[in-house]
Amino acid sequence: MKQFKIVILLFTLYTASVKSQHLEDYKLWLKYERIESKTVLQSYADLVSQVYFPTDNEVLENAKNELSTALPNMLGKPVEFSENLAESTLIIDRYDQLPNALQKLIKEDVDNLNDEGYVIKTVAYNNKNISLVSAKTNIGILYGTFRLLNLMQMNEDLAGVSLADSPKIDLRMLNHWDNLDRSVERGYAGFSLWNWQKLPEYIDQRYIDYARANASVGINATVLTNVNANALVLTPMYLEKVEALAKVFRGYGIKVYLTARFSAPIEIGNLKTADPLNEEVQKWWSNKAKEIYARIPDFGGFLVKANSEGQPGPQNYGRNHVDGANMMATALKPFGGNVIWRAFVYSEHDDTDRAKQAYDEFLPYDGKFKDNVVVQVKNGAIDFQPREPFHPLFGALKETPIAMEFQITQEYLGFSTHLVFLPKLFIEVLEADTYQKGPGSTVAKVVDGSLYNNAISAMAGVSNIGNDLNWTGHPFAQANWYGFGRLAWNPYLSADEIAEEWLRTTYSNDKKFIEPIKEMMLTSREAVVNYMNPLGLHHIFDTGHHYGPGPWVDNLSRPDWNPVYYHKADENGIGFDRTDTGSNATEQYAPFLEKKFNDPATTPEMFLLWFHHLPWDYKLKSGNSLWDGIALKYQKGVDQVSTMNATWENAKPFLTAHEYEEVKMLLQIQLKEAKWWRNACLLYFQTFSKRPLPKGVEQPNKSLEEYRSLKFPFAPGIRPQWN
Ligand code: GCV
Repeated sequence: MKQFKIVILLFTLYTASVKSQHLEDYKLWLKYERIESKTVLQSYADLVSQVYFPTDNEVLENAKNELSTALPNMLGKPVEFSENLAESTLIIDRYDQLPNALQKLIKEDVDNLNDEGYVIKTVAYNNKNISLVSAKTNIGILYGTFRLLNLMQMNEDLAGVSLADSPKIDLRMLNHWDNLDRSVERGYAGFSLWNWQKLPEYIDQRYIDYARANASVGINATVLTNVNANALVLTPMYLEKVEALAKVFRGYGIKVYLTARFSAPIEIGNLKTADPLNEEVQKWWSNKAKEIYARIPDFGGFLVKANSEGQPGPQNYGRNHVDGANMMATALKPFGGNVIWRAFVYSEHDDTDRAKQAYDEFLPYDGKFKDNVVVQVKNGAIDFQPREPFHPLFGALKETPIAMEFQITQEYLGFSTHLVFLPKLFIEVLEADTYQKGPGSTVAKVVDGSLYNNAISAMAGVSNIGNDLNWTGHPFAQANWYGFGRLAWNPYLSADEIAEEWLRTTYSNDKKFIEPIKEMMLTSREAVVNYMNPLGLHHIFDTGHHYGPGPWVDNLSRPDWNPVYYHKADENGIGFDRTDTGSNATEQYAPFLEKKFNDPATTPEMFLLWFHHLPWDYKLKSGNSLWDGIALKYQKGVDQVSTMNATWENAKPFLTAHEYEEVKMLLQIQLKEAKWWRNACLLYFQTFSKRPLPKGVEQPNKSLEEYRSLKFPFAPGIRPQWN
């Protein structure tokens, strides 16, 4: 009996610990774990021995709450808040509230901040060194507080700290492709966070934790609903729920946006048309804006997908994108709202290379949009592929604010099963030189508005968040949410620093853990390119769900939905000729790049088959033939994932059993799927190349027919079916 009791006790302890370990994933990079180093602990205990942190509004209260939760966890004792500024060791307060003597000490730093920036500085005051967190605004204080806690989590030396930081981009926004039925288009982390049925009364703790996580990296806007929009979200029943979410997010400096279905005046307004030049329609949108702002005074505005992939838009009425966007902009303008108008357009009635269509359509509109319109452009001209050259609209639109749209959710990157550190992809695009205003005209400078002095700058990330306990499906996908936020704040950060920050706040400060795992993260993006789309291949994914390879697909209703359209493999060779002998997409780039991309010899090999159709025996820089080069890249991708598995294995001593196991299982699936990609693509392309696999490339263990027969009717990320 006694033995039985012990077993029960052990089992209970075991399940409790497993549970709490799982809950650790929920905390993201805000774990605030007990600091181990005694020296660091002592220096932080001194730093916060008396904290002066007056609050007179919700944003400051949220900042103070964060501190009150974090410090006891990290330091093992409660925080001593004090009302006596002169006696305090840490002072957190808005600049305008500080005594003159303190203001003087940080005046220069504060003068250089923008409205959301902050200063964290050690200053000599009242004959002692104290730490000061200050800002011009409440939100600056919240960001500064999060930064201080982030530095503490990384055990940074804070004696003598002097840091002033401001975001370089105005709108740092998540785009949720969340439907009102809680399914998430291209979502791989469960269902939507927004529990529409229980809102507005029921405020899930998740909404608050979501806002905390976003604010901690500076994300200041969220579009709650899918760009494939449902007009119902603009009806009073839903607006009341949106209002409740906006109330929570306001306290963390996050503005709410909604997607606006262009045909809403017909669907929910009983009008006969949605023609943007029709007065009734214009009035309807103005009234709708008024109604929304009466509930949500700081409402951000509308995000619109129009005349794209079946969504209604101004072209349904013979009007154009400018007519549509400006009509909505006029409605929002009196309230300070923005229209974010997407440039993701390509038409089934246009047989021009799909990669060219958005540029052709939007360039003539440059300078014609109202000043509260931002045109949102995907990072590449096709669709969030593992690798694409930057979209030629970046740098070409000179008088129109242009928002970068990145996809954080891994639609074409192995869903939430594959470990892919996306800041590498984002930074590759941001660092690309458009040459549109001479050398050095990088995409980052276009996006932060500095190249053309745009009035609004914006970066959007299609969210990878769902109601999975760990938010993002794969624990390492949390790093992509984190990394997106950091880059939206500062598009010039390096992937190395982002990975390091995330690892240290999420897992451990131990260098022996960080160095190899950081290396694993930094190579993971190239690995996925290698085993899915090497040398500029793109869009060879299986139909609809985009899970796994489907290079053979050739039977879809639109030519530009078929993988064969993109790789154009035949007996002579492979690749899409986008040079002046082909679709001439190269002419959409600045002359320097156009010339470079027109010649295979000067085209970076990572984009070779994006721009050129080349013979199978074309000689690569390595001396290998194109066929051998493709095969070796596929193999390399697989080998890289094998190495990732081994690296993780070695990290075991630094991890809890749960942390270790979950990523290990996922990496094993990734390895299996990398092999699947390699085998399926090589077997298929081999039917054209008619060449053997080069030495070093593993022979596939299944036939092409077997790979072709695989079907995934219930793959996540597309509308669920009942049967
Ligand atoms: C929201 C791709 C995706 C679609 C997505 C679309 C878009 O085509 O597959 O799911 O729709 O991009 O960005 O609008």
